[in-house]
Amino acid sequence: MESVLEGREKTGVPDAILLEDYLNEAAFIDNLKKRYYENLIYTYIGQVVVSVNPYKDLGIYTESYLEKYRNVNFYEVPPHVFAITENAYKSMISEVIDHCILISGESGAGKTEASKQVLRFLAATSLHRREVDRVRDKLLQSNPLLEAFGNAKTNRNDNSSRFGKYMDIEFNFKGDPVGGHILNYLLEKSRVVHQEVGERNFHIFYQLLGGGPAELLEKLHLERNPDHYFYLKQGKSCHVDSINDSGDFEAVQHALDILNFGDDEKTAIWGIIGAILHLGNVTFTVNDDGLAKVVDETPVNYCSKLLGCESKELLMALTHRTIEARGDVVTSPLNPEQAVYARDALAKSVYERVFDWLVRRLNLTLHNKETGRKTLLGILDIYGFEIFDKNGFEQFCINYCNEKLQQLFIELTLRSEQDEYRREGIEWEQVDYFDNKIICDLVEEKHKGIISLLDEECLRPGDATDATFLAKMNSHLAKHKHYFSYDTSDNSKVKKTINKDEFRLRHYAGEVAYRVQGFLDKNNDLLFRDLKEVMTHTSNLIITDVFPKEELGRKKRPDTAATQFKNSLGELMTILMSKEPSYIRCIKPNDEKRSSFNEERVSHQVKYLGLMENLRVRRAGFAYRRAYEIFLERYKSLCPSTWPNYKGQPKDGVLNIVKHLNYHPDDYRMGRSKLFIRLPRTLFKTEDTLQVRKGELATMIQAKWKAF
Ligand code: AOV
Ligand code: MG
Repeated sequence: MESVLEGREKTGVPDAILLEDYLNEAAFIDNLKKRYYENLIYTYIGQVVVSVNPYKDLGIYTESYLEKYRNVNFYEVPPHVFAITENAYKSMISEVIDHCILISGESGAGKTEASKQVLRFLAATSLHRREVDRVRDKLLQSNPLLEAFGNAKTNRNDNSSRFGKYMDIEFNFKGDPVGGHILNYLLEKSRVVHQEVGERNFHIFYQLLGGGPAELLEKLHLERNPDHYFYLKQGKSCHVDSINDSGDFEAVQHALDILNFGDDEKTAIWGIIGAILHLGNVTFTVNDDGLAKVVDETPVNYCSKLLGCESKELLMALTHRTIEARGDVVTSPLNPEQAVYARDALAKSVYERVFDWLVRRLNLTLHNKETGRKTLLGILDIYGFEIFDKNGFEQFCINYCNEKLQQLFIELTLRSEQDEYRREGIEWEQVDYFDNKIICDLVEEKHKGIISLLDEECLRPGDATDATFLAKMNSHLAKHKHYFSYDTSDNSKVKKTINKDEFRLRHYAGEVAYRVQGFLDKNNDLLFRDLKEVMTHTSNLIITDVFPKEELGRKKRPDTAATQFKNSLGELMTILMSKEPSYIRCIKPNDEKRSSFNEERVSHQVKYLGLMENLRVRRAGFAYRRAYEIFLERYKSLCPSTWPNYKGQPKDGVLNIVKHLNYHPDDYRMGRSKLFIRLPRTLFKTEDTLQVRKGELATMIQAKWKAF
C-alpha cells in the first residue's frame, strides 16, 4: 500500500507538504490533477484532507476498505476520509476529548457523501454486540430519512442538502457508539411551494408518488404522475436520470422501520405529504366583489381530510384574515393574490414543522440512556456555498453560513496556529491570509449588519418594503468594501452589471448578486392566525404536536428567521470551538457533474479555501507539539541522564533526550512551554524506540526476578 511518507512520480505526492515547490499553486493543482486521474481523490495538507469529487464509484468504501483503515497509523496508509476519521476516533478515545469533523466546500463538492462515509466508518467501530448493532443501524438509517425530506435536486447538485446538519455520535468508554444527537439548521422551505426551472421539490414528494403502494396513494387521493401537482412541476424536471424515486421510497420505508416509527406515525406523515400536494392545487378566482373564491373545492376537501380538520374551516381560513387590534377582532376577506400567499405560507409552515418534528423524533430514538463516561464525535455537513442565476434570501442565509464555517477554519488553522508560535517564542515568519471576518461582520454585526437592518425594516410599522430595505442598506453600507449595489456604485462598468433591485456581496468564495424581492416576507415568516388556529385542532397526530394551542395565546413576536439563524449558528460555533477539529475540504472539479478536472475551477476553490496559506503554515510549522512535562514523562527512559531519576527542569530534561536521540536541529524547536517537532516521522521513530526500550526493560525486570 502507498504510504503518505513516500510519494511516487506518476501518482503525485499524497501529502502536499512533500511538494518541493510548495509555494507554487500550479504545482499544488498539478499534483491534485495527477492524483485525480489516477483515481486518487484524497490528498493531505498535514492533517487536513482535500477531496476532489470523482463523480463516479471508485470502489473505495467497501467493507475491505473499512477494515484496512481500522487501527492503523495515519501516516502509514494512503489518504482517505476513513484515515482522518480513525485518527479522530483514536485520539478521542485515548485522550478522552470530544472531536468534530468539519466538512466544507461548495454545492456539489461531495460534503454529504463524505459525511456518510465518516458515519459508516464510525458506526462500524464496535464489537458486534446486539445492543450496539441496534444503535449503529439507527444512526445509519437517520441519513436516508433526513435526506428524503431535506434534500432536493438543484441546478448545482442532484442531491443537494437544503438544510444544515450537525450530528454528534456518543461513544462509551470502550469506544462503542451508544447514541447520537442531531441539530438541524434552517431548512429552505420556500422550495415546498416554488422551484426554479431545472429544480425539484424535496425528494420525499416524488418518492411517495413513484414508490408508494397503489392502496396508499388511493387512500391519499393522489395521482402517481407528479406533473399533476403544482408544487412539484414548476421546475419542469420531475424525472431525473440519476435518481430512482421508487427505490428510494423503499429505503425510506426501511429506515422508518429500523427507527421504530409506528403505523400511526407513518400514516400521519404520508397524510401530511399528501395534504401539502392537494393544498398546492387549490386555486383562487375573484367573486363579484373582487375577493378570493376557491375555484374547485375538491383539493381543499382532500387536504382537510388528510390533516383531520373541518373542510369549511380550512376554506374560510384560506380566504380570510382575522386581525386583533386594540381588543377588537376584525375579519376581512382576502383577494386572490393574498389567498395564494396564505396557502403557500401554510404549506411551508407545515412542512418545516414536520421536518423539525422528524429530527426531534430521531433524537428520541437515538438518545442514549446509559450513564457513565462518554465522549462525542461530531460531524458537520451543511449546504455549500452557491450561486444561481437568481439568488434570494435562502442563498443569502446559506452563503452566510459558509462564511461562518470558513471563519472557523481560519481561526483554528491559520490564526491560532501562528499565534501559538509567537506565544511560544518560536521564530516565525507570518503567513498572510484573507480573513473573512469582515464579511461575517457585514452580515451579522449588531445594529450595523445586514441582518440588523433587515430586522429593523421588518419591525418598522407602516410602509416598509423590500425596496426601502435596499435603500436603507445602500445608505448604511455604501462604503463597505464587500457591498455593492446599483446606487452605491460610481463605477459605470460595475453599475451596468447590477440590477436596480439587487445588492451584491463579495463573499470569500466569490461575488453574489441577491434580489431583495421577498427578503422582508421571508424574514418575517408570518402564518396568518386563522390558518394557525385551524391547525391547532386537527386529528393528525403530528400536526397537533407541531401546532400547539399555546402558540395562539403568545403575544411576544418570535425572532425573525434571519436572527434565529444567526443565533443558532453562533451556538454551533461555540460547540465546534469546544472540540478538537479535523477538516475535510471538498473541491468540485467542474460544473457538469462529471468526472473531469477543470484546472480553472479548482484553482478558484484552492484560492478561496485558503489552501496555499494552509500549506505554507503547515510546511513551515510543526506537526506535533508536546508540553515538556508530558514529553519527559513519556520518553524519560530513553536517555541515561533522565532515567531512572531526574530532578531538573522539564525543559532541560527534554533537551537531553532529543540530543541523546540525535534529533536534527532543523527537526525541532524548544518553545517556552512546549517541544515542537516538525515532521510526524520524527515522533514515530521516537515512539518505536520507546517500544523497543520497553521490551528491553521488561526483559531486564524478568531477568532480575529470575536471579532473585
Ligand atoms: P455536497 O453535499 O457537497 O453538495 P454531495 O456530497 O451531495 O455534494 O455530492 C454531489 C454528488 O457528487 C453525489 O450525489 C455523487 O454523485 C457525487 N459524489 C460526491 N462525492 C463522491 C464520492 N466520494 N464518490 C463518488 N461520487 C461522489 V450541497 O449539499 O448541494 O452543498 O448543498
Ligand atoms: Mg450536501
